[in-house]
Amino acid sequence: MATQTTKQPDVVTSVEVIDGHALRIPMFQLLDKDGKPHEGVTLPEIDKDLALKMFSTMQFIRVLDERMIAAQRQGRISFYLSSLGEEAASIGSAAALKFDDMIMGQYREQGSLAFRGFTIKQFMNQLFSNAEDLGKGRQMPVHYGCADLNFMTISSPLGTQIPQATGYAYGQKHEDSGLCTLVYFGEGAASEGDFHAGLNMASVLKVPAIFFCRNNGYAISTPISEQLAGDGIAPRGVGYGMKTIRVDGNDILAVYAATQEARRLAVEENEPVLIEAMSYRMAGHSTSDDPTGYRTRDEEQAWRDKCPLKRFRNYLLSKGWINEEDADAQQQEVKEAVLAALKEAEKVPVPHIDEIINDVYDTPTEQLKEQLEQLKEHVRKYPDAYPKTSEGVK
Ligand SMILES: Cc1ncc(C[n+]2csc(CCOP(=O)(O)OP(=O)(O)O)c2C)c(N)n1
Ligand SMILES: [Mg+2]
Repeated sequence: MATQTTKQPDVVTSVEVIDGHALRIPMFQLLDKDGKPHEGVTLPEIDKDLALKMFSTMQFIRVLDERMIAAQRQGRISFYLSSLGEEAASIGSAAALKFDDMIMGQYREQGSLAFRGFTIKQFMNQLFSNAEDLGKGRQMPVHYGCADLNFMTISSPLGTQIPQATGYAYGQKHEDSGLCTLVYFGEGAASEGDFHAGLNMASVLKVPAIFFCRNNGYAISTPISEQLAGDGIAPRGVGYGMKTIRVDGNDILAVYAATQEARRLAVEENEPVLIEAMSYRMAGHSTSDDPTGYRTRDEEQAWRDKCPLKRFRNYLLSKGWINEEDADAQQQEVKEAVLAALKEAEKVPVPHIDEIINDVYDTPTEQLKEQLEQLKEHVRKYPDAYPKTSEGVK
C-alpha cells in the first residue's frame, strides 16, 4: 500500500487560508458492486478456507439479524440491533486480526464475534438474558462480551470504548505482546469527546490500536449531512497525526486488506491507524426505530444494489469456490439452526434474582443488599407482573 504525504513550504508571506475541504481522502476498493475485481488490482492472499469462513459468517449474521428482528416483533425478545448491510466491515476486519488481538465493539459488530467463534447458542442465551448468558442477563440484548474470545463487553454509552482501547493498546505495547486492539464505533460516536481524547492519546503515545469507524450514514435518524460539515471522519485521523485509510466497507476484500495493513503498522511500527469504512445501515437503528419516517425507499434501494453479501458471493462464484446450490443450501441450514437455537434458549430459565448484584463489587455492599431486598419485596407483592423472576424469590 502506498502512503501519501504532501510537502508544503514552512513559511508563506501572504495570508493563506486552507479550505476546510482541501483534504479529500479517496476510498480504497478492490471489487466493483458486482463482485468483479478492478483491472490490475492486487488482491489480498486469502486461501479458500478463510474465504469460505468469511462468507459463511456473513450468511449466518444475515440470517441471525433477520430472524431476531422478527423475534422482537413477535414479542419473544425485548430489543435487537441488526448489522444488515454492514456485514463486510465487521467480518472482513476481524478476519485480518490475530485471535489474541483485543476487539472492543460498539454494538453492531456481531459479525466479528461470530468470526471469532461465538456460537449460535451463546448469541441466543445473551439475547434471551437467560441463566446461561455469559453476562447473567444483566445487559440489554446485543451487548455481548466474551473473555475467551478476546471480545470486550459492549457498553451502551457511546464512545466509552475508544479511550479504553487506547489504554488497552498502551498496555499491549508495554508488555511487548506483538498484539493490537481494534475498536469499532459509528460515525455518530465520533462526535463524542471520547473519540478525540482516545485518538489524540493514541497518536501521542504511539500505541498499537486500530480505530475502526463504521460510517453507515446515520446516527439513529440523523443523516451524516446533519452530523458534520467536513469530509466524513477520515480527515480527523490526519488532524491527529495518525495514519488513516478510507475503505469501501461493503467490499470485504478491501476491508481485509486495509485492516491487515493497519495491523502491520500498529504492531510492527507502533503506529495507531484510523480506518473509515463507508457503508449503509440497511435496517432501522434498532427495533425501536422506524426509518421510513426520515429516509426514502429509493435511497435504501441504491444501497441494496451494493449489498456486501451479494458482492462477495459473486466473487466466490467466479472463482469456483462456491456454487449457487451449495450456498443456498447452507443458508437454509443456518436458518434452521438459528430457529432451533432460539427455541432452546427460550426454554432456559432466567438467572436467579440474586445475580443482579453479584460481580459488581468483589463482595456486594450493604446498600446493594438492601436494594435487592426491596426488589424482592416488590416482586413478592406483584408476582403476576414478574412470572419468571418470582419463582426465584422466596
Ligand atoms: C453518550 C450517549 N449518547 C447518546 C446515546 C444514544 N444513542 C445510541 S446509538 C446512537 C447513535 C449512534 O450512531 P453511530 O455512532 O453512527 O452508530 P450506528 O448506530 O450508526 O451504528 C445514539 C445517539 C448513547 N447511547 N450514548
Ligand atoms: Mg452511524
